[in-house]
Amino acid sequence: MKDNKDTAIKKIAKLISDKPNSKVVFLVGAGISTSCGIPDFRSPGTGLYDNLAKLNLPFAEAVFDIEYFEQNPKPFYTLAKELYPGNYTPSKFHQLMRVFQDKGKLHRVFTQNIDTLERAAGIHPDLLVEAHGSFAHNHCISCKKEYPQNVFKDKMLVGKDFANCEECKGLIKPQIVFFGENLPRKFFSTWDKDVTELDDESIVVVAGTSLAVYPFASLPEEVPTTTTRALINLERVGDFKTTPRNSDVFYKGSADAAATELAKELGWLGELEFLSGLLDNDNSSSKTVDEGHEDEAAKVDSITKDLEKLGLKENK
Ligand code: CNA
Repeated sequence: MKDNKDTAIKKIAKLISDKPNSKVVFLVGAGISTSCGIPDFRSPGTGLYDNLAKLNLPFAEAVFDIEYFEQNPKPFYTLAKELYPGNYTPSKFHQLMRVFQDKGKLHRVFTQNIDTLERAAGIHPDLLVEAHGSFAHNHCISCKKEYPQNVFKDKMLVGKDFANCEECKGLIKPQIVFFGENLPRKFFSTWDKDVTELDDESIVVVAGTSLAVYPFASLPEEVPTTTTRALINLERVGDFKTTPRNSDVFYKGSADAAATELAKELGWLGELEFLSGLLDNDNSSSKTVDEGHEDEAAKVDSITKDLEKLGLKENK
């Protein structure tokens, strides 16, 4: 698996253009949303974990730990306010997935992200699996009473710090999968079905993920060898690193740059630009990766400052 960007894009485009029935399954993570200003978890320096580690949380992942949330929900609510749907617009990569849908070339998007930007880009609910949940459904973690999205939003954004249940005063939590919680049933049933439908006309594109969180991280291993796997990421990860296949394609670079190049190669640049205009995207495609990282650094700074205000002082 070579790291030649031009070759990678040409190979993906050729597979799509040469085979009339070709369809793409996307497996995506936080790296497709970093250009929107949402920091990922693990990028050194700008990732949330590096920055949360400076605060006196018992461990950085505590923000998404169900037991920790029960004791201290403030860090999660602070992050949730920041990540709440509507605060960001989809990236070029999200838009490209939408163009695939419009062209009838999208088999499915499996996302680990909770920012709901796939929905914002117009990916049809039937073609979308939000593997780690979303803000769309909310419930009290004590009595399980369900709350519509707007009720949780009002309580969280307008309320003081907590969103409390009207029945039992328990904590209301969006159906985002925390460590120690099960993934939605739809994730397993849809993948089990999709994997049997993959053939030599299909492509699985993995993008913007460290492939560190299971069970999602094991999906690329399960792709049949007749199907081409492509990785679009700043680094080699997961099965592409440990058990690479001769047929694997690797684009080492930003997801947005890959999206623009792929659209160009497929002759879909007009459609991509049109969508960008519709979605009023201000995540300039001409930004370099470094400029993108500066935006992320500023965003991480603002989130960590909010967390510090909650009394989570730096250890330094
Ligand atoms: P991660 O572990 O932070 O990995 C991100 C990966 O993306 C890394 O390998 C980076 O090298 C790569 N990357 C970063 N920027 C880019 C870019 N511009 N172009 C291409 N690649 C890039 O995140 P994962 O998604 O793998 O981890 C899964 C966690 C992260 C899930 O549980 C998510 O809920 C959680 N998360 C989601 C969001 C979001 O919804 N936007 C943000 C932060 C974390």
